[in-house]
Amino acid sequence: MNGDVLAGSAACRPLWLLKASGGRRRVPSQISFNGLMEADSTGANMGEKAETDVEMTENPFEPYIESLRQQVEDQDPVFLIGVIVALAAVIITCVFLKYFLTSKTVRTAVLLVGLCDSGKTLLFSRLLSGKFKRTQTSITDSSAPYKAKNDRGSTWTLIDLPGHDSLRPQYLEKFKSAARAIVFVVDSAIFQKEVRDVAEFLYVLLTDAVISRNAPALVVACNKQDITMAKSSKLIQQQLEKEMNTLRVTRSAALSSQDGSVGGSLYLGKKGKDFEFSQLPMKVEFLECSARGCKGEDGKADIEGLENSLAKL
Ligand SMILES: Nc1nc2c(ncn2[C@@H]2O[C@H](COP(=O)(O)OP(=O)(O)OP(=O)(O)O)[C@@H](O)[C@H]2O)c(=O)[nH]1
Ligand SMILES: [Mg+2]
Repeated sequence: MNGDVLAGSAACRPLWLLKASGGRRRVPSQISFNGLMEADSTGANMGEKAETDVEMTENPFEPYIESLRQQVEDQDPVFLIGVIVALAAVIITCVFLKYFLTSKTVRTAVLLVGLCDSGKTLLFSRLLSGKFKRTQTSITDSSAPYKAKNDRGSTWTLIDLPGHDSLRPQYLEKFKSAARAIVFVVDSAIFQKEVRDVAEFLYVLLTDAVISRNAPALVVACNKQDITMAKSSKLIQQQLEKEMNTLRVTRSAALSSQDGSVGGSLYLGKKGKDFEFSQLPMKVEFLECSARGCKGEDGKADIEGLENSLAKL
């Protein structure tokens, strides 16, 4: 009889209460609660403590969580996979849009940088008009549209920056975020004397947060190859790698002695390995050129290698 009553009460319970057996307790009582109150129909053993069911849901949200779980379980798994794939597609599209809107599709500047007298302004003139020009130390920037020698007819903005120590930082700051490529001009004839200064400038350039993030192509133009004493691009690359390896150690040590940590400035190349240009995030190319040309002022410049590089940007 008692068993009938219990069976009957279970039959009329809501589904979620039957499922939520974790919330069920057996307590001594003559009545049971399961949302509806049920009298003990036996009427016997009044003095005895009969064990009956008391359904208690301790968490008030449990019914809702349970019904949500039920709904998810009832769904077709193909439908759920479809929803996940659609969400992933939306996220990936947003990431790609952000990347392409801020990437080099909007960066069209080709910067000519380097120490004083390395030949930037003469290269600027040769690239734009092919003509030789007598130059003076630049005190401001010059820019002009440059049509690359490729089938796409790409047009970049060629910008000649002053090389003087006191002017360099401000002009670099002004144009660095627009750089699609950086042509770093080196005077190969007096490179041995300037190696430390060249490496320091290159180090500052490459550890710059904006340049490192945008990773514009780096072309190291080893200029003045018409002079007999000029060093080859291979030797210049090797010596710069050696010098920058040393600089990396001294700069890191200087930073850590200032504030106790090596933070702030970016670490150049791979930790635990000797510095090589191939470790940088951007494409790096070393090439030889002569803005003057071996036939002097009346002849043509020897800049085909540089023109080819600019055509590939
Ligand atoms: N022999 C030789 N001389 C060159 C070459 N390129 C430039 N020069 C000379 O080097 C000197 C300096 O050239 P610029 O083009 O003015 O140098 P720059 O890098 O613009 O110098 P700043 O404006 O001071 O930063 C000039 O007398 C040029 O004629 C080259 O390929 N060979
Ligand atoms: Mg100049």
